[in-house]
Amino acid sequence: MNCIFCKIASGEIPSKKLFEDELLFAFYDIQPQAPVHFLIIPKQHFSSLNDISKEHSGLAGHLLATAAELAKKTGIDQSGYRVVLNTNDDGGQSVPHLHAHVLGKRKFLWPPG
Ligand code: DGP
Repeated sequence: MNCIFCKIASGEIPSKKLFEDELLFAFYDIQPQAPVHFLIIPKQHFSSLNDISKEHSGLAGHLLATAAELAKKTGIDQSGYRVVLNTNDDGGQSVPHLHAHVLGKRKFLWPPG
């Protein structure tokens, strides 16, 4: 499959890797929107959150637990951070491989723009 994030997860396209296990790959965003900005992706290809159903609850929970672990590792757990899953056009998704943004080390607005 010609998917840029599948290629990043496999190492075919280089990235600044933060974490990897059998299910997930985490790397720093190439266009950071905050002083700390990394992405967590499942190694398995899902186009978006719309592809996730309750049969994937284990993976989804593992992704959230990994976000918390990596927030601690990158030193943003206490100051605070935001986890974002942009989905399809209105959600602002530009890469069609499910990814969670983790952003920190600045104050974020609510409601989002
Ligand atoms: P989204 O707009 O939610 O689909 O986020 C996609 C993010 O992926 C965007 O913030 C930029 C980032 N990105 C796109 N291509 C690459 C790449 O080749 N390497 C890295 N590290 N990040 C990328």
